[in-house]
Amino acid sequence: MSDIGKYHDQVGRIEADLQAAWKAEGVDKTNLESPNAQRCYVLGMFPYPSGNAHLGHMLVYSISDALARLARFQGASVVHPLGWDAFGLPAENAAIKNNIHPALWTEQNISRMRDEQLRRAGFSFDLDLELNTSSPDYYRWTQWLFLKLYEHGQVYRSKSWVNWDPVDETVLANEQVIDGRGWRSGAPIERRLMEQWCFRVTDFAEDLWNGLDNLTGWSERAIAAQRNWIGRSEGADIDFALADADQRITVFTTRPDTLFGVTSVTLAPEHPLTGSIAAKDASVAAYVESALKLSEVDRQAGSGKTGVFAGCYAVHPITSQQVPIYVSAYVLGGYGSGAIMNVPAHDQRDMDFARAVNLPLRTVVAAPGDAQEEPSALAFEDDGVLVNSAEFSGLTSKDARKQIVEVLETRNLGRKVVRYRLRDWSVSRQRFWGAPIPMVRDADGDWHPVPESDLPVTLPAEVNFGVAKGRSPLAQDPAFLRAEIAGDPRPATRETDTMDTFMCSAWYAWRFLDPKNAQCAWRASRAEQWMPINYYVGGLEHANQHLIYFRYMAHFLHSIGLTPTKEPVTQFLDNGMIRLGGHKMSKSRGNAVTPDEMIDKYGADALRLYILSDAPFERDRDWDESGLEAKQRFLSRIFTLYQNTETWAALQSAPSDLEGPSKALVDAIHAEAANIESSLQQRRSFHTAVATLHSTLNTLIEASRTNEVQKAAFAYCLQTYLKMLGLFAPHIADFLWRAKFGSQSLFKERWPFFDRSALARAAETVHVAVQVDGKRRGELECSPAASDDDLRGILAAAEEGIARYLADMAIDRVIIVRDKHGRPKLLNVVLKD
Ligand code: ANZ
Repeated sequence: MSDIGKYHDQVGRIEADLQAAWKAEGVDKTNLESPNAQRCYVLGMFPYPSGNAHLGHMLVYSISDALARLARFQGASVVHPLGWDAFGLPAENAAIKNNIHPALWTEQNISRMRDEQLRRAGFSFDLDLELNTSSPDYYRWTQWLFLKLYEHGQVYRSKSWVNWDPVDETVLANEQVIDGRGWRSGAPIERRLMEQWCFRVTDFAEDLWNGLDNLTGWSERAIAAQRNWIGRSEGADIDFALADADQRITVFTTRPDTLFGVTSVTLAPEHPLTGSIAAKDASVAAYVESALKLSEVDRQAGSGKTGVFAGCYAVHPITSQQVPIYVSAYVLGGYGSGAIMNVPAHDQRDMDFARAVNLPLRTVVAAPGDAQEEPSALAFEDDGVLVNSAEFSGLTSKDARKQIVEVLETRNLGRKVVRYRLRDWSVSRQRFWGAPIPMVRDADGDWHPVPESDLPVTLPAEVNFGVAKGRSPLAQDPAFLRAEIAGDPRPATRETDTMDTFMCSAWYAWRFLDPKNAQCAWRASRAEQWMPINYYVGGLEHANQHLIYFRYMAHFLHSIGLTPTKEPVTQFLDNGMIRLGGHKMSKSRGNAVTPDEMIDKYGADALRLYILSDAPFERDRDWDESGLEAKQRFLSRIFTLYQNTETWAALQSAPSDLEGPSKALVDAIHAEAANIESSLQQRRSFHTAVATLHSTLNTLIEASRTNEVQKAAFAYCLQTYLKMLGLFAPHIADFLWRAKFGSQSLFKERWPFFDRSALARAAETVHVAVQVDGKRRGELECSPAASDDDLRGILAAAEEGIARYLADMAIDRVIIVRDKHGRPKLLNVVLKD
């Protein structure tokens, strides 16, 4: 490998050789036992084994790899694993189409993605930790976790309205319905009444909400997406009695101050009372039937603001007036109490509805100072001052909310509540390729958990997909169905639904810490030592699904003592998308650029540098192949520079007692190394780190030309530069290291040591040359932000040196020259003749 020729001709061979060397030398191996205090868990979201790695994967792992390599250089114990999110529908659909078992299809795809794609990119994954969620070694513990959740009251069976994806023929959780469509199929979602297993995510709603306050390592947009999904609302539950029955309707409102403006009470089609009314009233029954077919999005859109009169009345809790009861699609069964009080003058949705069904408007809040009490064309939704509200008139909305709820509380007709939009997680899927739910039903129809010692409940090796649609093929497999319950001689049947695959990824981070353990899911000591994850990298498109489930699982595991902190992720790096001509790349659109193709053409190092350069990683950006060419040219400049330098022993630190250009170069390289550190670890600014590599190369080339730097100092700077480069372009960096400096891999070395406080001080002062009438007479120190006046002041106060040239002289003017960053560089004092 010492034969350095032209970079282009060799890059393919260099990269393959290095990958083989790293594998043989075990360079990327992790020691999970007893990590040191700086331990660092770096995780890129694991891929679905579709068979094709894409540029998004390259971006995610280029980020995670740079962080992992930097932490290793700094001496941290690092875990940086790769696994496969291997259950799910594409495998099942491909299996049906090609008549191959999904396990086999998955296995083939994993081999291709691991060996032909990701390995060629040179990411420092420890593949000994590799896991595959569809293997019984893994899903046995997914089932174990289900049982833990069950044991702790987190699992229940519920017959409820669910989201039905008519194309994928399965139930979806709320998180998996995006704008009314299935997250995978894109099909408009239907509603069905079905029995499902659910997890009580809502038990943790408050915790998940409050936890966000502490996630300072998450981007604002990631936090906002979580807040939006959890959806905390403060308000009140208010009871309206039925006029002709001893029953109450409870409504949830965030605006109890508008209580005097209520002109109807409206029930969701799913509300239990709606059911009993519909049983007696055909027009209500017909309305409910049609409403339930609509998706939630359609129900809340304009078309949902229809309704029917339920034929009965409710009693206003303060005025005792009767208000009509309606049923409308836009009231959702799954939110609040499934019933609302309509205030058409102050809620636009209610106004649209009131207009549609001809209900009156009643203004009860007016803008302060505005006496208008007549309803206008648009609802006045702001807070204001109460009008038409009996003894509460004249109060501000804020005071009225408090006082009205207090009055209702004394009469036991209302109470303050906090509601969350977050729903429980329905986890049953009517599909084959998932972890079987470990429950069995006895002859009476009662459910029992499978004993832990009987796990795993395995998927059969033979599967017949040609069965009734909308049911898992497991339901047609007598051998799978047959079960026994200890102490019950009667035949029992197994649950045939499988778990939502998001369950597999909700706990994979813990399994990576103990992936081969056959005795338990993970040892508590491992979680204690390694959780929470330091850096988690992945797309924000998972914000409302995976990240909610992942955080829920961490909060749950923490509550039963299996993980040290409630929050699983300290820093979340949410990357943007790589597009082509403004469009998402996709195979079906025929506009996908594949990583293998790019690696063939330019090498993995150039690809990885390019993918991180030019723009912040969190931004969506367009693919431009010419940028890759530029990176390849950059790498060949590095190649040439090193080709022309001497070999040197690996230096642990900079030579001491340097001065002049040698000191300046060493100081500069330290400053740039510090810059890269803070770009990655504090500022999350990978593109500026890549820019630093470019500018530092120029500095080094310049120094090699002037030839004023001591040899050892220059060798030290070249070595340090390879460490910086190695974070992003590990092949060429290690190749040059081995060829010129080291007997072992670059990645066994340490990050340069430098005095950070000296660097910080240096960054706080600049040296400004002072000329008097064009002749250099000395130097001043000042802050880089010094103003012109500051500089004149410092000049006037200068003692000795410069002062000597200015004593008794009349100054005509001072010319101040600044560099392109605005930092003062030169003061030229022009004296009067
Ligand atoms: C009366 C009212 C008057 C309301 C007013 C708003 C303004 P957030 O903030 O999203 O929590 N609401 C309650 N439950 C509902 C359901 N199941 N389906 C549809 N809408 C529902 O929204 C709370 C508000 O949304 C509640 O406050 C209620 O309308 C409506 F001037 O009550 B409000």
